[in-house]
Amino acid sequence: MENTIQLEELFDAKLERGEFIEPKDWMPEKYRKTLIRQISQHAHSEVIGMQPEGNWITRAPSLRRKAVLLAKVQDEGGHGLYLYSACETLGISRDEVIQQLQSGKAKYSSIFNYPTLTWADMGAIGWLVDGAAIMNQVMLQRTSYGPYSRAMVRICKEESFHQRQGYEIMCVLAKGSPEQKAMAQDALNRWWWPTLMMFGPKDAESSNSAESIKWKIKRETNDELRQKFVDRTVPQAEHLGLTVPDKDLKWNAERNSYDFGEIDWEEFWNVVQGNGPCNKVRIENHVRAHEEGKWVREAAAAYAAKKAKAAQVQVA
Ligand code: BYC
Repeated sequence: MENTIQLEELFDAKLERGEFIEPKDWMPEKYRKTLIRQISQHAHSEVIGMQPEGNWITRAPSLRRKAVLLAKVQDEGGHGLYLYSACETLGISRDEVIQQLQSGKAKYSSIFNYPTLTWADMGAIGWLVDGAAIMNQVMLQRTSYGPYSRAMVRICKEESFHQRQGYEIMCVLAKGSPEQKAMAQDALNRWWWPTLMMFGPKDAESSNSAESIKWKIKRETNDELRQKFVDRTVPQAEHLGLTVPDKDLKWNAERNSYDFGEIDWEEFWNVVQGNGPCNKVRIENHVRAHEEGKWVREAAAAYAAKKAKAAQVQVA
């Protein structure tokens, strides 16, 4: 019988060789807890993220736009399901993670606590929010936990399409009438800073990063990913003829990167702690939808139980 030290050495050696940790492998308790925290937060973000965009399905400007938005919002629900399934492999039930979300114990991405005021916000979310999500998720495809990594591979393919559909909306608005261009600029003004906040606190203040990087759960730090996002996105804004709302934004030839202004960290923590413009309504909507879906869950469970019983009778 192996003791904990031997098991830990085997675990570390696996990480060192770049192999995946799988659900039945031994893992340190803190590794398991960190993954449950991050994967459930990620799943909640996908599902809560359906609300700001769902808000515009009935008001999309054309049938084509409506069909595309509807499909995108459904994709986000699907991403939530992959991620909840990955999370369950770590020994926590779906009910428990949902309970943690609804009670405020579990977080979800701060970005989804901002309102979607105009149609241009659908463009800005696809372009910026999905763009930031991809930046983070490309790295997560190589995360050390097998089920999380495999979920991310599927999700990234769809997120790339989401980002492009958002950018295409922005292109049409930016090249449209002066009113449409102003609407696109206004959306960029409102979504830019909250998008930069998606990457989390500065490295120096990120309580989980060092351990997550040691365990290869995260492969890059919050600041590294944020910088990559800025470097990739600023030229896209220029191509649109829009202005990034940051007076300190400047190309730094020495670093071969953009310097950019300071994030309002007080606003970030305020939103994370539940006091953003839409935190309350997002959770209220989730609680209501969950309650209304109770009969579906009960019917599915009853059907599964009936099938299992029939299979038992056949075996007997
Ligand atoms: N919002 O030590 P840190 C999408 C928390 S949705 C809220 O750096 P970590 C989409 C953090 O949890 C995709 N909380 O943490 C859907 C921690 O608190 P706890 C969203 C945040 O985990 C619909 C504390 O602050 N993507 O694509 O090392 C439509 C200290 O932070 C935030 C994901 O969820 C935040 N922004 O790194 C469109 C990616 N940032 O838990 C699009 C998965 C930090 O210790 N998650 N906190 O109490 C991650 O990659 C990491 O968890 C983070 C944070 C980079 C977010």
